[in-house]
Amino acid sequence: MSEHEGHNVDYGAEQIQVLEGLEAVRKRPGMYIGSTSEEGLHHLVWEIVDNSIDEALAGYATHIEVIIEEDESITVVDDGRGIPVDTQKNTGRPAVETVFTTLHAGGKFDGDSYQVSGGLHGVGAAVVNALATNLTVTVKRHGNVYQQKYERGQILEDLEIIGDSDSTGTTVNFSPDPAIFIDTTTFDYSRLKGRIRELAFLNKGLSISIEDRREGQEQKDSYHYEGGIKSYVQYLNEDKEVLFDEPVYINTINEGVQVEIALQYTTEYRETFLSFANNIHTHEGGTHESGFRAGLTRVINDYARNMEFLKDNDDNLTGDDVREGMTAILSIKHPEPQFEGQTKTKLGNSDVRGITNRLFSAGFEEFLLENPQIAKVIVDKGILAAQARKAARRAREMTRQKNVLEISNLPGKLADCSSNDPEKCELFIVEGDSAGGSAKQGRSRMYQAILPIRGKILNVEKASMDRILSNEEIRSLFTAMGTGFGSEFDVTKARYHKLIIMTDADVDGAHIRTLLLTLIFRYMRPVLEAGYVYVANPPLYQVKQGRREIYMNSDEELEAWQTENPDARYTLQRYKGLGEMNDDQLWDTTMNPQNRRLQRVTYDDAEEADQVMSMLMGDEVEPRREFIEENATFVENLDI
Ligand code: 0RA
Repeated sequence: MSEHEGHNVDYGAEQIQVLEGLEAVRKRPGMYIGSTSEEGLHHLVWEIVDNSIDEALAGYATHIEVIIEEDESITVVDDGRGIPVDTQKNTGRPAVETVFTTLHAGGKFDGDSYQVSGGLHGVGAAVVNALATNLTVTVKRHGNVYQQKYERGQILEDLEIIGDSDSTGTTVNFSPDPAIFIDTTTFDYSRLKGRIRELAFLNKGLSISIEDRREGQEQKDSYHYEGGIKSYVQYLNEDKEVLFDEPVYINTINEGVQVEIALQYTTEYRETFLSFANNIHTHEGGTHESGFRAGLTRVINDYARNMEFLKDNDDNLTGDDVREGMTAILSIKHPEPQFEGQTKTKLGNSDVRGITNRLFSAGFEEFLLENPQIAKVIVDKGILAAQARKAARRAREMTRQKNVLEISNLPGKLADCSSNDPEKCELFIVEGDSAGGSAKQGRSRMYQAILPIRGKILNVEKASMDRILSNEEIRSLFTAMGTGFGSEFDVTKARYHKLIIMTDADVDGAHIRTLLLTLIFRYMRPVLEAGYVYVANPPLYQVKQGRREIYMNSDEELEAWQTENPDARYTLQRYKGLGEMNDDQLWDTTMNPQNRRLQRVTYDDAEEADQVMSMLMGDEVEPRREFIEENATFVENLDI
């Protein structure tokens, strides 16, 4: 558009563009927020919160509040500078209006009027606005309180001054549009809370809170960590036995990239490692992770050689050795992060590998030299791990010779299906021999295979690799799946594309399910990431009305039915376990693809199970049981 055209013309054309932009968002919301499921709904909150976080990172906002209002709308409040309200040369409109009504607002602000901070490069605010029935932005700035309201992204009135104030900040309130979020517009407090706590860990010094104002659910949690990710490591290690008190903490900047690392060792065998780039959890790793790993391995080996913990003839410690028992958080902040990979959670910037390696190595080397006692503990742990690794390799070689994990060696307990088409085949892992028997009788032989698992499977938390491999139940699971184990693991060899955990709806069932999910999370992760893992949902009650049988999966369902049928005459059976159902009932209620209710296990569900498992490894049994009972649902609803 020409610079010389009059403002009115300009404005008209701008407005048309705006409307077209918002229409595009409403037509294809998934393109902008990933999905319109519960996940997409919560994404709206993060789009708004991210902008306030950017204002905190810029050094201005110190407090952020997220509120679920009584009417299910969301309010995000920050005490930053307030979004600029001045009229922009190129649009003739207040900057804040453009932020909320124009896609790619970033590009519009390249002029000298103001420089865009991180969050506003994105299209976040306008996208949320387009997908909200109502949105109100309130800005405190220049002694005034400014406000503008929108409906489905469209401006209701010009920005107006509604009062005065001697502070600054931005408040955004919005209601998600039920016409877009068809599944649900109900926000999940604990889901928001988890990420908000994480944001507090990742942005040290920031005060951030989440509050529920819905009737009967009123609650509030506030977070503030002076220690940042160092506090995060301490939190993750809360129920573990640590090898030294204070986590190592390194925080430096180079070439505009901030690198922050906290790490601590525990008596465990496995590594707990989370990495972030610009507050985004980089599930798939990337250059920051590989720089850190390379640095860790090299610095520990150099130190061990120099101090003669490793002699001339000794092999170097491997990366796995030096990470055994380590809990570490790596968080980098980059001015232009590049996210790659299937889920866009892999950091791609190639400069970051060297920067992270150098900054971490320098800091960590200094730490080891200054803390020789801790350094020795870390090196000893690595040497022990190397010894265990060598023993495990011997055990693995033995198992390979005997071909125990080959398909030709299918476990005797497995009742396999007759089809060879993995996409159609399902493997039910069933708790107990009696339920296993009913499942074998009731199943569809063509596509459903049954693997009964007896008692508690080995708890992978405490067990090292060689013990895991020698466990009968675990071996039969890997053998049946056909994927191999460890470095030979290959998800494309999976013989079933549904791995269905079918346990009793009681405490022990929940425990076995948690154990299985932990095992899968740690040793079969690609199967999880492929979306192959499910939990069966056996009924809790049978209501018998004459010859009619109705099954209910929860107390809530039963209560709802009883309320709807106050005069019904019926008999009620509460199933204590799968074993109490005969094969027909098990098929009808839990296995038949036509009416069963499977729940797909997500990566986050399994990760949570894994963390719960770590937490539950304390010594007392009773609180552990109670916890499992209360938190036995690590699954998102998905009817299949
Ligand atoms: C750019 C410039 C200025 C403020 C902001 C962005 C800003 C954006 C958001 C989004 C949510 N909360 C926010 N707070 C501030 C101000 C520039 C100046 O005052 O000179």
